[in-house]
Amino acid sequence: MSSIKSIAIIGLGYVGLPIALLASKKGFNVIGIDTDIKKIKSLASNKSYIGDVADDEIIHTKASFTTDATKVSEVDAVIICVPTPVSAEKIPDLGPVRGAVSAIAPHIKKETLVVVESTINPGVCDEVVIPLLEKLSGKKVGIDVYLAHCPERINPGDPKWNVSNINRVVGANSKLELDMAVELYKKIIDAEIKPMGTIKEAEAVKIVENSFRNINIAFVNELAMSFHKLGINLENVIDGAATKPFAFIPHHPGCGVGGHCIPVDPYYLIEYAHNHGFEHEFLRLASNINESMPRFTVDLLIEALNEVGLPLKDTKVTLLGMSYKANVGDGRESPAHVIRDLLVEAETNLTIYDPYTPEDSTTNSLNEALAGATAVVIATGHDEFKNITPSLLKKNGNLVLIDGRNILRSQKEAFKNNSIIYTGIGI
Ligand code: SAJ
Repeated sequence: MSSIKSIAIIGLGYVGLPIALLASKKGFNVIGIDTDIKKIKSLASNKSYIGDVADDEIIHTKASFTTDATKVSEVDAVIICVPTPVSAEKIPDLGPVRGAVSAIAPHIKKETLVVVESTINPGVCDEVVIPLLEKLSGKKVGIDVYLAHCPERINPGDPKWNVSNINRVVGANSKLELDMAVELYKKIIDAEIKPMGTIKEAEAVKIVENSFRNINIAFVNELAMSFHKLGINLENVIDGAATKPFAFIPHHPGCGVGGHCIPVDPYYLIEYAHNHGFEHEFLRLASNINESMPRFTVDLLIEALNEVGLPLKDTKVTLLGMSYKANVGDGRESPAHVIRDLLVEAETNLTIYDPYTPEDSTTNSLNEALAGATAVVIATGHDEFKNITPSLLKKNGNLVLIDGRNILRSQKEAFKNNSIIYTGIGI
């Protein structure tokens, strides 16, 4: 089993690139493969395009990078790290997974171990990956080639948890395949590698852990809408509940849930269970609540502008933050995009500033963004926005601040004392 000396990583995004560099650092011969020539060119010029990966790691890696998927014929293991998005109608899109399997299947040699890291629902390995792999490779999975699932657990922007120290689970359909995959990951990752009973259990782990987060965020978001009417400060209540040393995990209300994982993954289970006769009403309701938060945030803005007798239309509004998460530059599924679209639809005179996504911004500094705005909406909790003070807003003539991430909640009274209408989410 310790015959694995070389690995191909398919998909060099925020999941694939870190594991390619780490496996190379651990002594494997690594070939990173991506269909996006821009990525390959960037790596060839020692430039990282992933926030958590420094250029230095690219400069010093022994891994090679190519768009040529036929190179998998040279390796002992292939790790698939391609996206698993959903459509606008929230239907799972296994296109990238099918594409990756189709690209490698004709070229993998006998006894290659294929590992899928992409987040997939139970059933995808057995019902999609294996049939396609066998059809296009002419090899029998479990006999001629091997398959396992080891769901990725990357947390972008996290200074503590990274690809090398986050525990993983692994599932496969046979002991041989399971042992191969566990042994491989134990050589790459310095954390617990937990073998699961079946491949479906491994597929279910990732969906369950991210659905857990999604429903807990939905719980506090629903509380935020309720407590807004009841005049109770939810963040203070959460801080109070968090003094309980067990059985309570604090989550925080906000203008919505974005990213490639949390708002997306539950739909993979919802759809699969629906196709098998079960309706995940609770999971669907939680997603609906989270997806209603951008509208709720704009309604708070309308409420605040009414207090100063202004409509949304033609009012100068500054939207701060387009990324889905603080201190990262990633707009995927970002609720800030929904807020922007709602404000554009309302014909607001809109300024946008996100230091991490200049491509989304209409100005390139916080001061410029604030200048002359009647209202300011914070949609992402970037550290730079934590420097906003009542005097800064007053100096810029800003009358309203909607804090979509409650990052300035400690200054709520100070804003009020400076005649600035401050509204957070549930506070
Ligand atoms: N959010 C809230 N309230 C919260 C926590 C998050 O509104 O209490 C929002 C964020 O603003 C963001 C979205 O939810 O828009 C997702 O936030 P996230 O912190 O979960 O960040 P992600 O999407 O990068 O989630 C990743 C996930 N990792 C993987 O899927 C492998 C997730 O499982 C982790 O729990 C999460 O990192 C983490 O712990 O930060």
